[in-house]
Amino acid sequence: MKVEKTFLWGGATAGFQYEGGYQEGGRGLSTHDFETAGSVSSPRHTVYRTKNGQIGRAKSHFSQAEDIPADAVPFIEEGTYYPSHRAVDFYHRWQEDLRLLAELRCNVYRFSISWSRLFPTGDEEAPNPDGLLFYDRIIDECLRLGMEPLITICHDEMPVFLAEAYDGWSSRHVIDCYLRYCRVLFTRYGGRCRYWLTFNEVNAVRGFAACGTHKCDNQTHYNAVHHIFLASALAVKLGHELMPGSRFGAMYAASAIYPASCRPEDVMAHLKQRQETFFFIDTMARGAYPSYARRIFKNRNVTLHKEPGDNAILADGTLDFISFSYYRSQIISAQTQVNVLGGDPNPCLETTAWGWPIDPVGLRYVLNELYDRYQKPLFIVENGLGAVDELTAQNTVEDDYRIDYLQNHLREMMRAIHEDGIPVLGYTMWAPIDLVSLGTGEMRKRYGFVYVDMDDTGQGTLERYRKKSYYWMKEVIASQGESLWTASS
Ligand code: BGP
Repeated sequence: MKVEKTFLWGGATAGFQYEGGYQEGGRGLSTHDFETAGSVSSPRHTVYRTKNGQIGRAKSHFSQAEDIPADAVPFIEEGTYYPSHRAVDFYHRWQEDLRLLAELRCNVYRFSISWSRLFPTGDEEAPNPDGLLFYDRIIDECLRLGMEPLITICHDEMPVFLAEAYDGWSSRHVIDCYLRYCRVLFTRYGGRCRYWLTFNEVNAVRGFAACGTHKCDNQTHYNAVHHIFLASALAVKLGHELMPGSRFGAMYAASAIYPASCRPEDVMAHLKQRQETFFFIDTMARGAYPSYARRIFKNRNVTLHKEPGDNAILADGTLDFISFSYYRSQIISAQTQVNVLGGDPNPCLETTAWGWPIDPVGLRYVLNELYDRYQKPLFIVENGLGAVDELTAQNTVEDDYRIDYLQNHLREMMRAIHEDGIPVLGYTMWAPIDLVSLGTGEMRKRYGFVYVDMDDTGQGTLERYRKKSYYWMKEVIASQGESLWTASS
């Protein structure tokens, strides 16, 4: 079994986890620049300072996200380590990193643009020329090396000024700022880039870092999400006008969701949980809120602030393809207390060192489910294993566990393509070069084919070293996936 020559193989990264250079080239501050590092047991926080000078910290992720007082401003505290500031320094090492990807034979590279590098406050009329040039170089180098750019326009961050001045996505004004940013991207890079993602993991964003909102309550959250839907739809429409032939997705954090038992109450709870997450991509892919949205809003006391014309905007900007991340599956019973990625333990599956169930068959399940639901081409834009790697004396990592993970997942992808007839445009592994974890801010949670010498406190040479999985993946890509059935770790 192998895939067509047109299949896109590559890797995916995100600005604040990878790029660094946070005060260089005229870049403005971004919401993630105020986020501390954390761990599984100690969550990441956004540091802020109140009007009377008190320093505080608010948990900044997913359903754990906490409010930041309305009069507080995010704050960079001396002596605190903020992983986004240097990240793993792609800003200075992009040539070396892109060469590593090209040598791996990638023909696509997914990366996010740092909005505040192009619009330092987000509110300017004209973009920052140095920021534009930086991405010009990245795009040109990708093309020169035979890699198609796949651009995430907004990967969980925004210029912090938009969060402070307008409370981020809770304001409709931010839609205009986002569209100005998109117009610049499409006019400048459009001729060179076909594939675009309007937002990352729309069903997982919440709170200050990702949405720029000081409050995390349901009313604020769903209003912000409504504005994100509008912004995405308008961007798709604008992109199609300015870049004929361009194709748009928005990224969905997928996990296979299974009922904990055949008890009808568990199956019903599982159905509702699926709807909780499908809500986002249903709206963006179909161009209208799903019928069950009424129940979600009612149960959460949410009254959406819609304006006349909003429904038409959503209907006019539906996605061309469905892109998603897949790391794990989850189990739901009537008793489960869920967050976006959580669920009950599954006794049939092993977990990663970070407790994520490893479920390759779940990937095939999700591919089938998404195609049945939308009948649009699919793109796996994130999948990978976060693990602790040890650099050997020979400057490599014997990461057979990563090879097993990827091999099993890719085999299921192949089965979905060949046996189930699912159109899959491509696969970008998260993240080909080690970078900072989004959820915990750790460096020791490594995903890459390439080891980066840096620790959880930001210390290290930042040298890059190829792991065993690098050579394995190279063969997979070169054989269009055929080696998945012959070579193993
Ligand atoms: C997704 C994000 C990525 C990435 C990945 C792995 O949610 O889109 O930015 O980081 O998950 O998660 P983590 O870094 O928490 O292991």
